[in-house]
Formats: sequence, C-alpha cells, structure tokens
Amino acid sequence: MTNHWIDLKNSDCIMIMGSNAAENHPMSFKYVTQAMDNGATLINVDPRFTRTSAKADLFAQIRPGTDIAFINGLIRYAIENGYYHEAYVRNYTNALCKINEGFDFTDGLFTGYDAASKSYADKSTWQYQKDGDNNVFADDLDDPDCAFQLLRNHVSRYTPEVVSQITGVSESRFLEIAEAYVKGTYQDDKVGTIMYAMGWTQHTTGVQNIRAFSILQLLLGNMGRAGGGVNALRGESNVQGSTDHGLLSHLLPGYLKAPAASDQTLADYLTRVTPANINGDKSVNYWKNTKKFVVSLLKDYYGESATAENDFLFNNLPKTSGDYSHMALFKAMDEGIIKGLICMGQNPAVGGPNAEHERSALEKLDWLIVADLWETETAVFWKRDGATPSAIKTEVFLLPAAASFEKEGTVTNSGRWAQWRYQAISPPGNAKSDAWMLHRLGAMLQFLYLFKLDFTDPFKSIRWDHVTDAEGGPDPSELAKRINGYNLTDNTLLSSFANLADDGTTSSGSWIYCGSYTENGNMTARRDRSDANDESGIGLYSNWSWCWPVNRRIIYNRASCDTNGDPWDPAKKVIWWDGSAGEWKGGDVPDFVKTSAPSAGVGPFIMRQEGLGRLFGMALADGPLPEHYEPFETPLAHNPVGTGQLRNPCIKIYNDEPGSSSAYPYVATTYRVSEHWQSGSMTRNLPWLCELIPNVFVEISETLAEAKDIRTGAKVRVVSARGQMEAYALVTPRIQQLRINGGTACEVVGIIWHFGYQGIATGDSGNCLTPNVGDPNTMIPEYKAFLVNIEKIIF
Ligand SMILES: Nc1nc2c(c(=O)[nH]1)N[C@H]1C(S)=C(S)[C@@H](COP(=O)(O)OP(=O)(O)OC[C@H]3O[C@@H](n4cnc5c(=O)[nH]c(N)nc54)[C@H](O)[C@@H]3O)O[C@H]1N2
Ligand SMILES: Nc1nc2c(c(=O)[nH]1)N[C@H]1C(S)=C(S)[C@@H](COP(=O)(O)OP(=O)(O)OC[C@H]3O[C@@H](n4cnc5c(=O)[nH]c(N)nc54)[C@H](O)[C@@H]3O)O[C@H]1N2
Ligand SMILES: [Mo]
Repeated sequence: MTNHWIDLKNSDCIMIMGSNAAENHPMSFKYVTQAMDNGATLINVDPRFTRTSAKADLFAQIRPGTDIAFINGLIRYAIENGYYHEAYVRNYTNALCKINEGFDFTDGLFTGYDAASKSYADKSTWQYQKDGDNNVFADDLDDPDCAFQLLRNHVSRYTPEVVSQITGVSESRFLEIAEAYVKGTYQDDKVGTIMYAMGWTQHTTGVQNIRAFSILQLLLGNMGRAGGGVNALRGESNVQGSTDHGLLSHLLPGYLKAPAASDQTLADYLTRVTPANINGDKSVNYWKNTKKFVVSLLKDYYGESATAENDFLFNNLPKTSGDYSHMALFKAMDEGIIKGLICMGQNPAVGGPNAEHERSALEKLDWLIVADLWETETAVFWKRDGATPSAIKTEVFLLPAAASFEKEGTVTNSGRWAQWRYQAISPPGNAKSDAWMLHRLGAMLQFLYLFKLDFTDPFKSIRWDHVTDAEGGPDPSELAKRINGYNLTDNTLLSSFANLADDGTTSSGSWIYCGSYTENGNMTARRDRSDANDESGIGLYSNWSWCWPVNRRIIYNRASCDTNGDPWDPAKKVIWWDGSAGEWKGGDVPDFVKTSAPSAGVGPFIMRQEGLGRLFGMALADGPLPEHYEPFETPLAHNPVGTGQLRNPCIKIYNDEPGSSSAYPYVATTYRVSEHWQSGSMTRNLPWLCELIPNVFVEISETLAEAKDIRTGAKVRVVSARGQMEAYALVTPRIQQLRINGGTACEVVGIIWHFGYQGIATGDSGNCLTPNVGDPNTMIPEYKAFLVNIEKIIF
C-alpha cells in the first residue's frame, strides 16, 4: 500500500476491483465502513457478486481478464471530459515530458518488439527526448510528442462501447461508475482510492492492470494524499515482510536488484542497477545511494571479512542468470535440473498452477524437505491417487514447524507497518521455529564447508554467529537489530538509513528497515495511540509500531500539497510547508529533506530519477502504456480492441498449449472463501471450519445450469486442457451470463482452490485446471482467467 489500512477511512470514493476485501481482508472493511458513514461511495467490479458487492453503492460484473479495457475507458473519460487535476498533472507527472520521436504503437505492438525473444528488446524509443542531460518539456499539454498526448491518443480507442464489448459491462453501468469515480471526485475536489489484490495480479497482464489504475490516480491527483493512493491488499500474514526482506528471486533485501552473472564487480553491479540522471542537475535520482545500501548489507552478511579491498565480498553473493520464479523452478525440477527442494510454509501440490504437473515434478527430486504445521499434500505427494510409490525415488523429510503464535518477531502488514508480536505458547512436541531450522542448517553447512570441502570462502565468511534464545534458535531481537543496522565505529544502532555509509563503517540487513530498532529501543513494539502532530485526525498513528521507510505512513506525501506547499485539502492535512520555520511540518515524515523549500522545485515522486509520476512509463517488460490483450485462453479469436495481437505479446508460457474455445467454451476464474485458508492445510484440518464448507463447489449462472441441466447440489466434472476436477454445483444469480463482442453469450464458472487429498475435508483443487503461464514482469501464474467445460456426472 502507498497508504495504509486506517487511511481508507479518509477516502471519498473507494474502488474495490480485483479483490473481495469483505471476505478476504475483513478488517479493511472497518475503515471502508467508516468512510461510507462519512459519505464515501463504494464501487466494486468483479466477475461475481460477492459480500463486497453486497456493500457497494455500484457494482459491475466484468469478464475475467478484461480490467485494462475498463480502466483505459476510465482514463479516456477523464481526459476527454477534462476531469483531471490539471495543476497536479502539469507539475507532478511526466505529462509535459516529450517522448522520443521514434516511439510508435502499431497493431497492438509498441516499438522495439523482438518476435524471436517475445520481448521489447529495444526500449530506446520509449525514453524522454533529451537536450544534453536535460529532459525536453513541451510548452503545453497539446504537444503531440508529450506523454499526456501519447496517453490520450493510446486510450482514445477505449470508448464506452468498446469497453462494453470487451468486458461485458453495459455502457450505462460503465458510465455510472466513471461518473462516480472520475467526475464525482474531480468536481468536488475529493479523493478516491483503489483496493486491489489477486483479481488483478493473477493475469498475463497483471502488472499492467495496476499500472493502468496508477495512471488514473495520477490524473486525478490522488497519489500522496490522505484517502488516496494505490493500495495492494497483501495476502498471507507477513507476505509484505517476506518481500521486504528479499524472499523474491530477483531481489536482495530492501528491493535492491539481485546481482546478475554479468556483474563481475560491485562497480559493475552499481553501474547496471543505478539509473542514469535523466534531468540534468535537477535529477533526484534516489538510487545513487544504492552503494550505501549494498555495502551495509554486505557488512551485515560478512562482518569484518568484508573490506573495501575485497569489494566487500560482493562476489560471494549468488548471481542470477535466468528465471527463478515459481513456475520456472518447477519446470527445472520436472526436467531433472533441480534435484532437491526445501518447501518451508508452502503447499504447492494444492496451490501451484497446473497442480498435477507440480506434483509429478516432485517425483523427479532426489530429496524433499517439507517444514510445516501439518503433513500436507506436498509432503505426501507420493500417496496421491494415480501415483506409484514404489516407482518414486524422492526421499522426503517432514520437519514440524512452530506456528506464528508459538514464536516471537515482527509481522509487517500491507500498510508497511512492522509490528512486534510476542510468543503466546511454546511449540508442541518437537516443533521448532523456521529460524531455528535455518540457523541449524546454516551452521551445519558452514561446519561442513569449513573442514570438509575445498570451496570454503563464501561459506566461511558468512556471519553465522547468532545469539541464541532459550529454545536454541536465533534470538529474534538480535536479528531485528541486525536488520536495522549498526554504526560499526562505535557499535551503536543506527536511527535512519540517512546514516548509512558506503565505506564499510555501517551495517544493515535491510536498509528500508533502518530506524526500526534504534538506541531508543524496539520501535516495532510501540503501542502508543496518541499522535499530537496529526492535526486533521487522519489517523497516522505515528507512535504505534513502526513503518518503512523512516516511519512514513503515506508515501509520496509531498504530492498532498500544491507547489507552494499548502495542502490541496486543508481538512485532511498530511504535511505542509511552514515558511516561517523554514521546514515541512505535519503528522507524517515528509518524503524528502525536511528543510527543502517548495521553491527548490524537487519533484514529489522521489524514487523516479526525474521526480515525476509517470503517465508514460519506461520500466515494464510489456509496454509503456497499458493495452488490453486477451488472456492466454480466451473465447475470442480476435482482440476486440481491433489489433492483430490477441494475447500479451510478451506472455510467459512455461509448458502449456492453450485449450480451444470449442472444446472448453466457458471462462473460469478461481477465488477464496472466508471459511478456508489457501491450500487448506490450516483450515481443512479444523473440524469446525470443515463443517462450514465441507466440500468443493463451483458456482455457475442460472442460464448455464439450464443449458447443461445442472441443479444446485449436483456432482459435476470441470475439465480444462490440463486436467479435471469434481465438485458440487452451486447455481446462483450472483454470476450472470455476459454479452460480449457484439452480443456473444459468455458464461463464467467460479471455482475455489482450497481442497486437496489430505486433512479432514478432502476434494480436488481448482489448480487441477489452471495453466502454467504468467505475466512477463512478475511471472505470476494466470490463475484468474482460463477456459473450461463443465458436465453433470451421471451415476
Ligand atoms: N478467508 C481467507 N482470506 C484470505 C485468504 C484465504 O485463503 N482465505 N488468502 C489470503 C491471500 S494469500 C491473498 S493473496 C488474499 C487474496 O485476496 P483477493 O484477491 O480478494 O482473493 P480472491 O478471492 O482470490 O480474488 C478476489 C476476487 O477477484 C475476483 N476476480 C477474478 N478474476 C477477476 C478479474 O479478472 N478481474 C476482477 N476485477 N476481479 C476478478 C474474484 O471473483 C474474487 O471475488 O486473500 C487473503 N485472505
Ligand atoms: N487457483 C489459484 N491458486 C492460487 C491462488 C488463487 O487465487 N487461485 N492464489 C495464490 C496465492 S495469492 C498464494 S499466497 C498461494 C498460497 O499457496 P501456499 O503458500 O502453498 O498456501 P498455504 O496454504 O498458505 O500454505 C502455507 C503452508 O504453511 C504452513 N504454515 C503456516 N504457518 C507456518 C509457519 O510458521 N512455518 C511453517 N514452516 N509453515 C507454516 C501451513 O500449514 C500451510 O501448509 O496460492 C496461490 N494459488
Ligand atoms: Mo497470496
């Protein structure tokens, strides 16, 4: 989230699109409800009518995988009607920046596409026009080369009629929503926000869904303000913390890029990852601090062994040369390239795309370690129907893990708040915390490498000298202090990443957490609800726990004020410039140097080199502007937006062929229910939750039920090009037949994926059906739009 949970209460118009917040993030609704009590409008766009929809003022049922068309339609509506925040757009976005004259978009492709590699190999035409080091700015928004006009031109095709043809949402409903979200907030100078989750991300166009809405938020002047922002509702408890701390394969802690095989030295790495200044002397280019962050990280990893002379042991870091995302790893297991897997707190035999493919890939492993609370489907993949245990050579180790309340440490929520939790009870039996397991494993490996093997350096030099707690695992407070970081000259805890140095005199396990555990104590354990500086009562709660970066609760908060530093909305002040004091004041930590006067002209989007929010982007794999492409599997033979590109031209296909719409005529999507959690290990082992939802079900419309002669409670078989599942039918008006593409009927089948062959309640996972294809930026699987057929099982 750029903002945070409590801030939702400040919104005037809340769009929930691509999430079912009422059921999957119920606490969020406390603040959504508060906003509505204050007069906010709630809009929900989903392929099904959910409990979120039931609370909404406006609901639209959308065909899965078509959100970009809808949002591009909203962008077009904002621009063509002049409902955009002009001062914000001119000063805080790259609207006026001129883009390279060679840039073009023809027949569904942007310039620079390379068909052989299915990628935009050459992005040179997506860059700013330059005069020396400086960007070239247009005199006005009507310059044909400026980002604003390129965006306007690009979205001009997304008329309400075209939006309706693609999405199945009627023109009138689309316009009602456009009026409420765009015109309504524009005219009354109100603030709108977006709450999204997996309904947007799990697509081959997942990242561009979010990008499209970010563009809309910039146009409406909603970024940086109370009640605004772009808000991702994160899923698993502490999934935010896990990505913060580098659990993604392409990142080091603190969202630093992972070293690549081509980086021979730290200098090579820094040159590759640090963007060039793109606006001459005025360039903010925050990333020029990268060396401080990386050297401090290496000092945390390697301690005194890391010196300037040995490049701080940069070359001990693992380096990447390919795709290490979930589907790529399972492909490598299937091909026998990866021989062993440590599966810690994950159950891919149920949750992975094309789950049967993942289960059979596990059969190829030499060894598998599962650390879990339960004996999961993954741990007993060799017992599943259709497997031949005697033919499977994989040696499986099951390690009992301690649950969250049986250990101590921080959990970071979606709003970036790291909150310390205490241990409630000791783990049962031999169960141990994951940290205990990893600490032992690391110590054993270090021991082996130290004495038994030749390849000693990388392992010998790792600082694996954890202080241990009563249970023999690493002491959580010591880990938290290491993550925060030290001034190594006097061994004091640092108070901010502003104090990090690039000469080896500081350490920090994650620069964005610098300030979370200081000489003043454990900031994440703070539980003080008073907040004297929050003059408008927007609920910043700056003394409650700690939030990265530097306890800043609303990111890009400079944009909450006009160019003079006065809040756009004096009733919901975040920060403001106090000319007499010569500094920024307010409840939140300003997003740049506190004494930097508005006249200095620093752009509010400090993580971009030019300091501007990008209407036209340069960073994504699949284009600088969002474009509607059909999902990998689609009922349509042509892209209704009229280009020759049916699917995302950069789509990641791992090992599946698309099923045809004649064999699989219905659009399927998958989702969660309140009563179960994910792969179900944590809920299908609890009798009281199994009683609430004991069986797998699929939801279909009344029209499809009639056509297929299926009644509620009938046993059905759902089939895709990958496999099949059995379920009970639930016939419901909550899903309606859609009309798309000139009147073609489109039926949507709704499927849950919480079930498997272990536990008290068992059944087939929706992932028996899902494809092994993904978004080209994140490689997230397309769980939310694919094709199926459905038949009644006749006994
Ligand atoms: N009770 C419960 N709560 C959970 C979880 C759980 O398993 N159980 N899981 C947690 C986790 S890890 C996560 S990531 C979150 C996920 O939270 P959500 O993203 O809210 O979860 P889903 O139910 O998968 O999908 C949300 C909605 O997206 C809709 N949808 C499907 N396709 C599309 C589409 O193309 N466009 C649009 N606009 N909507 C679409 C679905 O109909 C569904 O209502 O929930 C977390 N909370
Ligand atoms: N079709 C379809 N598939 C999906 C999705 C979808 O929307 N549709 N959503 C995807 C999403 S967003 C997610 S997050 C994944 C989730 O996929 P998984 O992460 O595989 O699902 P979980 O059931 O949450 O698995 C977590 C496991 O960790 C165990 N566990 C809990 N606490 C601890 C602990 O402290 N230590 C250890 N070692 N283990 C612990 C639990 O018992 C459980 O078995 O599924 C994905 N799969
Ligand atoms: Mo998730």
